[in-house]
Amino acid sequence: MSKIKNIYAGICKAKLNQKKQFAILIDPDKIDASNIGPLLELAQNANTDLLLIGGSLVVNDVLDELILKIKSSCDIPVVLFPGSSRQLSYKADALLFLSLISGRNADLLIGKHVESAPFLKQSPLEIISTGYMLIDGGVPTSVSYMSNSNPIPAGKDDIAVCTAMAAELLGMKMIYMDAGSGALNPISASMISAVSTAIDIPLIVGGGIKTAEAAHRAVASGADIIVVGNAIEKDPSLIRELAAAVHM
Ligand code: 1GP
Repeated sequence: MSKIKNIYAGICKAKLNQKKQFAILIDPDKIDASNIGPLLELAQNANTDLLLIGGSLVVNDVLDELILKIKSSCDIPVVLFPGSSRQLSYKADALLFLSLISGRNADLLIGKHVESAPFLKQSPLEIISTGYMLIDGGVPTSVSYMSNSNPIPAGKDDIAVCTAMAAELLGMKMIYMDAGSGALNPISASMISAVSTAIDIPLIVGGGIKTAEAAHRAVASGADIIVVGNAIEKDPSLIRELAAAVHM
């Protein structure tokens, strides 16, 4: 099956041109697919660059339906951000093939990848190898509990830097630094700056970003893509100012 591989190329091109990107995280458990129209309209009008789909649990079997609805309503690329190997849909454009490099849970470093590789290899999805780093955001998050792994302590910029560098040297295509959904504190400017300076691959930052100021601080510190989920679930009208803060 022929694959159209252009999501990662688009991300790299934006990085090269110093164009920051704004991504909205949609948790299929928290959104009603039949009611997603207004949110997508806001997202499209704000020039949202990517829609990430995923969550730590995802107990509802609505992934295909949700993505088809999104695809029929807007042309923003849809990227799977799976909390488990069950969160797979061929209707998406791409998948972040996440290895939890901040933890030492072998299953999430490589085990699940071995199990899912034959399916992914045959799938039409663009697979983007991503080093996923969980950073302590001040509260225990679902991802930290579900992954049975410790996040990197918030003040340990050096550990974050070495972890990201190792992932880049291993050939991973992107780094996702995440304080976890609903984090009390977003990732510090100093950690974002230290990691972005140490690597050449695109850096995604998310977790606990609730304001335009916080989004802007993260891009000004070196993040290439900002992901916001929780704050938009609570108030979709924030999309416009968050996107503007990232794009300015
Ligand atoms: C979580 O980075 C994402 O994986 C987004 O976090 O829901 O806190 O915005 P929030």
